[in-house]
Amino acid sequence: MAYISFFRYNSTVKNDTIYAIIGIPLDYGTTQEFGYTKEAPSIIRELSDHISLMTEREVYFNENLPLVDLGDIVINSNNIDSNNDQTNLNSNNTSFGKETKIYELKLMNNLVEQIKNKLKYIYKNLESSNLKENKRIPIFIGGNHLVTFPILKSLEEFQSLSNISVISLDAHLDFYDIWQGNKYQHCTVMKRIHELLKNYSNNKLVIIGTRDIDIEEFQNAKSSNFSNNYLNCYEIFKKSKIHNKNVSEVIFEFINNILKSDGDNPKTNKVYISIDIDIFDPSIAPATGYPIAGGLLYRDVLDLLEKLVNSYEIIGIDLVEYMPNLDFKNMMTGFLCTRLIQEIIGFLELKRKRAEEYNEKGN
Ligand SMILES: [Mn+2]
Repeated sequence: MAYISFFRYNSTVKNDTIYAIIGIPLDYGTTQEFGYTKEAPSIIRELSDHISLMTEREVYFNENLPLVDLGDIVINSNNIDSNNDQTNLNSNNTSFGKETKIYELKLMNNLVEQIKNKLKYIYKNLESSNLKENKRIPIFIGGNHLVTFPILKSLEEFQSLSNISVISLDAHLDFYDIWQGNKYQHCTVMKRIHELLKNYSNNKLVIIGTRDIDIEEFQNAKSSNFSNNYLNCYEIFKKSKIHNKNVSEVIFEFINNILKSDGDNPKTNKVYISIDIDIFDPSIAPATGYPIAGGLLYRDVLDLLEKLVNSYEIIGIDLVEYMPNLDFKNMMTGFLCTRLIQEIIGFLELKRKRAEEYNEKGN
């Protein structure tokens, strides 16, 4: 089958480019055996050929939309499989820590290098302004949730992670410290990101929609002072009922409170959003490795994302853990993923247009 890019957009970053799609078909670190994500970026691109070219809010996906598709990061399986050396690497020369196995280090370093190159291309011509005026937004399609760590490590090369908070929408806490001797797994990724963000000031990690937390993760969260930074679905639906508020409102208020209140620090306004497809109830998004009942519905997530886009400066987004080989024949979960990315770009575009109009009037 011929390669189809996302909504058939090309891969040339121009002066007016804003949104850039990048696929990261990574399956290393997935703990589940019968599903895989490696086809997710290409399937989502293919499905984009079968949905309408306008969002619900009437943003056109035509030649005026400043979107590019930069293709996929290459997952080099040689980096993973060929090295069976399980001994610890004395790795003072890397930023990934001493206990990490050689193949994990190679893989992580390789991913960071490749993502950095893509970002370098996206951010070209912006170096002089120190990315201050950067409005370009990379949108990553995973891959499993592990991809979020090398993405943030790559972003770190271009801008300090100070003032940048990470919001993860996920049924899981992904807060194991080590999984079967491995440090970089999709179930340890948020622990790693929490550690990474601690190297910088005035940022937060917030996790929304959890409902499958293991005892060890729960205790890790406690000992990392992370207990108040995640919101369980149980709490979300309880608060929604008691206070007669929309699910998205409950979540939005929770996020605002955390990003605002940090002693003397001002509110962080830069946000990276990571969306694990299992945030959705499996009744509407079954094609994922660990479908956990009791999740959010499409409108809830969409409303929340619109609120976040309109209230914060979004510096990057990823969508992870979609497993096309577990999808129905009609690609129900795949269409949800495709439409979701389309609608998020729509929200970002509406905000950008409003700002443009405002500036024009101001002049
Ligand atoms: Mn998950």
